[in-house]
Amino acid sequence: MKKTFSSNKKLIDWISKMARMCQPDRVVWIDGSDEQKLTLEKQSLAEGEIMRLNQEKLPGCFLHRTAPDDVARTEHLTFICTRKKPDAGPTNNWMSPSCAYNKAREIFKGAMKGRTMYVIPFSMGPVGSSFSKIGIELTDSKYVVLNMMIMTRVGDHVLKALGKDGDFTKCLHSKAQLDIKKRLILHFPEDNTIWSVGSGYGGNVLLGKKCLSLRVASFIARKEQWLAEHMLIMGIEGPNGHIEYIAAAFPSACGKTNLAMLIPPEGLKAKGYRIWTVGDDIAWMRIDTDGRLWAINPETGFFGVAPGTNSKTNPNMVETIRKNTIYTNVLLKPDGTVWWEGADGEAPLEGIDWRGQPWRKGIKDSEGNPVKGAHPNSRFTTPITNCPSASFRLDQPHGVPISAIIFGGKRQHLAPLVYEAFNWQHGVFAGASMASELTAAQMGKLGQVRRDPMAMIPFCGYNMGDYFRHWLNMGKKMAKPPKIFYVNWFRTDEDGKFLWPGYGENLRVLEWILDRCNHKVQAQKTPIGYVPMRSNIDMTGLPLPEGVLDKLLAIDIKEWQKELVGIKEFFKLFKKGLPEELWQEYDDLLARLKANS
Ligand code: TSX
Ligand code: MN
Repeated sequence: MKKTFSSNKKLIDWISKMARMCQPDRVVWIDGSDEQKLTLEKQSLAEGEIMRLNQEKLPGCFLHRTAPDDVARTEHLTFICTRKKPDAGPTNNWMSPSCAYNKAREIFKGAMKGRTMYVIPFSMGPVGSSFSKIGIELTDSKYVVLNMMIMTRVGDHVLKALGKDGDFTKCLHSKAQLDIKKRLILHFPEDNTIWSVGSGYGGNVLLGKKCLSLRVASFIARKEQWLAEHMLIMGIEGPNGHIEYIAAAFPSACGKTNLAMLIPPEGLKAKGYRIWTVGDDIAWMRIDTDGRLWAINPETGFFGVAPGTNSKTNPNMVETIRKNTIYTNVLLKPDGTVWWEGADGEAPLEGIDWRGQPWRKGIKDSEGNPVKGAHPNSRFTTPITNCPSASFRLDQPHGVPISAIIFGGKRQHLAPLVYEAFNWQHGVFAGASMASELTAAQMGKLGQVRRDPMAMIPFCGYNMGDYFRHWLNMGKKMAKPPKIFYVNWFRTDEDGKFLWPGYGENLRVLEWILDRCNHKVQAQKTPIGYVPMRSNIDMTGLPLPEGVLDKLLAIDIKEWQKELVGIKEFFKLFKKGLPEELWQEYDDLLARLKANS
């Protein structure tokens, strides 16, 4: 393979130092060319790291299997390594930088013997944009290289943009022995450094994604006065042909990816509505001179959960993953295509499961439980440009202007279908007190409520008390801040049945949200915020039974009073570190609820 040179001395010195520690047989620079990608694919195929899928039905697609004990992010092995412990805050695992470097160094030492170290220059965000950040990932995994080439902008043009003294995030990864006892995901935000060792699972090893774009970027964003958030970005083209953009944060298993590329229901499509997907996971947002918040998606691909993806839940994604996609831990069918629980059509009669074992429809394990063909956290890595609803502004260096920020969670009873915060500070309170109920598919107790402020609990690279303060400050700096809303697609009736049909129908709620942003409709003031007047949600083509919309929008004062107990308990974790403004919002809500009880 051809050599690439950089004149960046910091880069060259760092690579030499890391190579001396990891002792790879050779170092190969990733130039981003199709030619090099083909070579890597060929080598990975020969080594059995990936398998080629049916090229007629799934052109350019591959299958990869991870080790059975390496199938998800490992939060208990993930650390924020700041010099001072309080800087990591009460919601992060902390390790001192010296202890972390020492521990990891022992695992990295000689870990790449007999292997190649790849140097991946990548840009999160359009190359050269003032929003963007450059990272260099060193890895001994070809799977990582191939995935990074889908998820980020990779190659020589990034090195060129880095120049001779540009700064970059130093990302080091080695599979090492793939030993869970020697697995560490370490973030050194003060050194702009990430070390990940002992894993081959996407969220742990595609260091541009959660590690850089959320944990390290959130730390940098506070210093540089912008926001790095766990949010989708979507454009909503309305009847007048104008496109307005929203950013939305949800905890896992709330359908964030589905929302990012929803298909308008007939009633709204007829009015001219159309969705443009900018991103499904991460938003980097800056205040522009117009006083508005502008957002980019720093990624170029989706790393989506496969199970449950089908042409009812997400037709655009089904179309997206038909080509140039890497599948991880799904079931392999005899015809060389793939399947997962909740895929289109019938379950296949047989196949090879995610562990690489023969699988037959209906088989049970020794305890009588059905054996899954695909791992529940099986994934696809696929380019955004495959997506039929992909925005034409993906490469815009300035991003898109954000009209509304949406928070949400899965709540069977408490939260109404939608409410609008009274103002920015109240909206930050709504985001900070976000929570979701665990469902059967997740570990933990059914119906248990888990706090996940701004969906950032696993991803904030510093003390979340400081993070909330940063959010409050950002609001003060904007002449035209986005309005903040809270949605809940998951309210149920007395029998536990969902009251709202969800999916494409959610656009009816988004339409109301934009109408509020544009001062087109009045709303009803309640103790928790503004809720829609029934007549302002366009229900054309969606005949809900009498009274259902009322149930969806009702506020149960007693439930909210109970909720405040949980919020208080959570806020107390931060001790003196929680901004006084959030306690003020807490007290104000308490008083409004009391006045209405
Ligand atoms: O993604 C979901 N969204 C957002 C879509 C744009 N899901 C799946 C959640 C797990 C990833 C949803 N599930 C949504 C939703 O809005 N709503 C629900 C709950 C629901 C499930 C099934 C039905 C209705 C609601 N079925 C029928 O009404 C027939
Ligand atoms: Mn995510």
